[in-house]
Amino acid sequence: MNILILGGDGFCGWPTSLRLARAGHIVTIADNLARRAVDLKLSSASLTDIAPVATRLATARDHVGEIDFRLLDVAQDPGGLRALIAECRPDAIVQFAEQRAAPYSMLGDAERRYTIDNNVTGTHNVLSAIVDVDPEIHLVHLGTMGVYGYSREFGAIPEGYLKVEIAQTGNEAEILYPANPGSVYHMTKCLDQLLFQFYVKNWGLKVTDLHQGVVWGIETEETRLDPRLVNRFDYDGIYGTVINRFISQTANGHPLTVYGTGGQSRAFIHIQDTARCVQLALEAPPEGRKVRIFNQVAEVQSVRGLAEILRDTYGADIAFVDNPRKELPENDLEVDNTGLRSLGFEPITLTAGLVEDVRLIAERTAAKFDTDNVLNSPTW
Ligand code: NAD
Ligand code: USQ
Repeated sequence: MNILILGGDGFCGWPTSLRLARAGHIVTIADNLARRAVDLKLSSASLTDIAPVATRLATARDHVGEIDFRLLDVAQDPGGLRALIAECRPDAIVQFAEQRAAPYSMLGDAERRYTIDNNVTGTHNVLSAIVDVDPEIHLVHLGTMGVYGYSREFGAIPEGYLKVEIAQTGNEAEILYPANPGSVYHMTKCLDQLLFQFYVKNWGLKVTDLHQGVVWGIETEETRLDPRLVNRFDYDGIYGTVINRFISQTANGHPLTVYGTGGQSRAFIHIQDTARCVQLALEAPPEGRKVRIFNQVAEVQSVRGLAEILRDTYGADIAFVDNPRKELPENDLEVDNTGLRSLGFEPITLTAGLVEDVRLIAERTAAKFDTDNVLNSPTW
């Protein structure tokens, strides 16, 4: 299969690109390297030393095969995007190229506007180009579990759609699950959903929206092939996600920063499974009558539960700090993930061995762990 990967230099996109190339697919990455630029802006960097793009590609050539790369801004250069799609003629496009941190999207006016402009315009540019270049192209988009909110208001979270009974008529209907975002970033994924509904209704595009949980881990089978293929590892209060933050805090003797009571439950997935699930979705495209939505998650854990695992295993201290976010202080969560499971997904769940792998990397990179970057989330 010929696959164009937008945002393929990022945390999820790079290991996915390697996996797809190794599986024999023709892979082209387009990325504007905005994420690397944000590291400079925030004076924070990946704990691992990620190689420059040229080194990544040359190393990948030796281990998994050729990967083409184009420097392109998906949101600001719709002409360039269209020309690239026309040139590559991909069977599928994977859309990772969005600003993905909730805290970053809540920093201030510039970041709120950037997140909306970049994410919504970028994803719309992709849809619009597909209509004109080749409506048969399958679009796989990385969405988020955060579109649902995290409550049990309607029971277990279904895969995108909610079956309802209309009180006025008694009729039954299936509707898009009511959007309940908790940040400007999460809101962009809700807006993306409406774009998909319209483009599928009007042009019959083939769209898969993967509502992914919080990703953790660093390495995958492919990034481990060579140190120069290493993935990025964020630990700061803006881009670091909770499990990786807790593991890096453990390795650096920093108390675990549980926000509030830690009663927040979230769905999690290991980075290796991100790559695996995207591959499964690509290799079994939908028919185009309805947006196909899969919940890309492995397991549910509470933040407090995660902290207790690290305390019990490594003796880490837990610090309960004021929650900088507006979110439910305590919630139960149950998530349906039968779609990807029906395609063969067997989730990797959190084990001591996997945690230990990440901890060893975090220990080796201790020189780069800057305590000033740990509690630097904006408050909202
Ligand atoms: P990331 O920031 O590491 O990667 C995103 C990549 O897209 C970066 O390389 C960045 O330079 C690029 N990019 C951003 N805007 C672009 C643009 N306009 N044009 C071209 N390239 C652009 O983020 P990630 O963790 O790899 O996330 C990838 C996707 O998966 C995002 O859409 C995110 O919302 C989603 N997701 C991530 C997680 C997670 O925990 N990391 C969980 C659920 C969903
Ligand atoms: N949290 C802590 N302590 C910390 C960091 C986070 O208690 O030091 C808590 C947060 O309050 C939150 C939970 O952990 O309740 C998850 O926070 P996170 O920063 O790990 O993840 P989040 O902001 O939700 O965003 C991440 C990705 C985003 C993706 C989302 C999936 O950055 O791209 O969409 O996970 S989900 O959470 O399922 O919506």
